[in-house]
Amino acid sequence: MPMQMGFRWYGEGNDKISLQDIRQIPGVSTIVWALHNKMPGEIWEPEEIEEVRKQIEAYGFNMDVVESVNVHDDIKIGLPTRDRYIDNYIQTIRNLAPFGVKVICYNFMPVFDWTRTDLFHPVGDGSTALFYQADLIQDDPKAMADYILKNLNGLTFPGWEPERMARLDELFAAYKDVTREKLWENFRYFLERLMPVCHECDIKMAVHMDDPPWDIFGLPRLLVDEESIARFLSMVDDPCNCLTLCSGSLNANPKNNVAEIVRKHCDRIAFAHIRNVRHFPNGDFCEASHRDCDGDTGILEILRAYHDNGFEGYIRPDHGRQLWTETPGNVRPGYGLYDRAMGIMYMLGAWDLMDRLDGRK
Ligand code: CS2
Ligand code: MN
Repeated sequence: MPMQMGFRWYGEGNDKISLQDIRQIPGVSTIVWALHNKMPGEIWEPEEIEEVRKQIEAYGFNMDVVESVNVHDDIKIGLPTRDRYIDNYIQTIRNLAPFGVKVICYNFMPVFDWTRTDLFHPVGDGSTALFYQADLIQDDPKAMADYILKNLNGLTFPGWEPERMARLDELFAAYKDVTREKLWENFRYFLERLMPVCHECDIKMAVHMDDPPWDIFGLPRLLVDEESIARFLSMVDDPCNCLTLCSGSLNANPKNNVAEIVRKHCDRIAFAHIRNVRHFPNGDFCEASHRDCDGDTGILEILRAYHDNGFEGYIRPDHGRQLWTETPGNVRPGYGLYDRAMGIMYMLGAWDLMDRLDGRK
């Protein structure tokens, strides 16, 4: 099977970008979707999945990749209630399988998903992008959460559920004794319960990298570099235990050579996120267009590593900049239409040329 290009879509009534718009981007076969009204820990019911199937398939796409089925905090904390939430997760896997879902992207970050300090940072050409100012992320998680929620202007974002953000004190207290090693242990427990079901259902669990790849607000983060990725893969050494290798998340730390990681672990990468970032000497970073020379992530080398390894998984452009008419309030930061569409054309251009040079096409 050739590599399949995906596009993340937040669902009807929840995304200004329509499936009709997406259909006009060349080369997209897969809609990367989710039930965005679900809280972590809730079961996704077949009737709800069926609704989305009808929409996606009406435009000729497949729904092979879900991003994300979020993991309940009790599982990460390792509370006695975790088994109930793992049972629910397993039920969701079972409910997704008959719809042809092949990959579930998720993350195992305590409390927060990706973290940025400016969602509309001027890039200099009139466009804006997500920006991380290192010295602003110090000891006030509430201020950061307030800023992000305010700037989402009512748009939902997985991992940034207002209900959860309202309970930050409680959540931080619950994670107080969760050391890095304990978090690894809870992670293993979760995956070991899931693996037999994944085999039965032919579904791969593909963990997203931690973003940014370092501890924040005293919370440990696990998937941050090659070493931790290798630890993760051998901890549960199962072909259904896979990665969502997010180039931009990893390369927020300039020491991470993503192309090398791809070459090493390609057989366990079920889903590739391609995002470019530009680093600043003080540790700040800004997201950039997918064009290799616009950032420091090494997009072409990464694509070449996937191509050399005969990558047959799913790939999607990750965050793009906000362009043209995409202003606060009318676009989900990082998830506008235009820059991601251009990112796809850039990736497919490189890919088609590599195929041609290799005589594969
Ligand atoms: C995504 C992640 O927007 C992004 O950065 O790549 O938020 C991703 O969807 C989650 O971490 C997966 O659970
Ligand atoms: Mn990503």
